[in-house]
Amino acid sequence: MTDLRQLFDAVVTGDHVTSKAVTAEALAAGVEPLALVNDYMIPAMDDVGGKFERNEYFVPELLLSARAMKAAMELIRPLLAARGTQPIGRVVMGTVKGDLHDIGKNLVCAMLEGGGFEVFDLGVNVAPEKFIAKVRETGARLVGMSALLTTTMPAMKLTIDAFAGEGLRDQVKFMVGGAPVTQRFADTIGADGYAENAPSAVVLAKRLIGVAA
Ligand code: B1M
Repeated sequence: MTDLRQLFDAVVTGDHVTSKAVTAEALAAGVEPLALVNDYMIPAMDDVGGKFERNEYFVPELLLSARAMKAAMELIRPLLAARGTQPIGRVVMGTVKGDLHDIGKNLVCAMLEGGGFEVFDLGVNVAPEKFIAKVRETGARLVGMSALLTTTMPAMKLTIDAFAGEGLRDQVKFMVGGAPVTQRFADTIGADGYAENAPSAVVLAKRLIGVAA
């Protein structure tokens, strides 16, 4: 039986070989993929964040932990995505301009795919005009923005304003998320919805495009 605490430890210590190996073993043993994410990997990243705040970790350690998380996610993401069937809607996703954090955004993308959405992931540091161009290209009715820094949260409002400036605000719904983002902030910037985590992002996305969850 896999000792799943090894997964937590591997992410905290930035050991991507072990994080991948333990994940593979656990999945083969039938452990629910989301349980690995919610019960071990996200708490591990929170622990890493705490160490960073206390000056026990610095950026190199954050990068190693992120790599360990990504290595495990490479195995988990296809399993989450495979749960979907016919696309129920299109969503353009990205981490806003100035922000390079993508682990949570990638998780939301995987869950949206699993929830039946066709996801156009623009990656990180996405300028408003890139969101606009992708919406024009794909006809997506939903835009998802992620921000992990208090300094990049204002880019969410700038993006919504840019859509308004192009006369596109009424054609799309905006959902926002990321650790520092709140419902109150979402209301303040005129977003259509806020989700605290990846599973609730899927429920929100369905609600915003008028599909029963
Ligand atoms: Co950075 N970082 N980081 N970092 N980093 C944080 C965010 C921080 C809180 C750490 C800390 O101080 N405790 C802090 C921000 C403080 C603040 O703004 N108040 C911080 C800082 C300061 C920085 C730098 C400025 C450090 C520096 O250079 N001095 C720098 C900024 C770079 C930049 O973006 N321009 C920086 C850099 C980095 C790395 C590149 C080294 C790395 C990111 C690697 C990567 O993503 N590829 C990194 C990491 C790993 C973190 C922490 C430790 C972990 C983030 C993470 O992946 N969490 C983080 C501390 C923390 O959050 N505990 C920290 C796991 C992930 C699954 O959760 O992203 O919250 P999260 O996503 C969740 C929900 O928020 C939600 O669903 C997800 C799954 O449940 N969600 C959505 C997210 N997006 C959503 C969108 C939705 C809906 C839900 O709808 C569209």
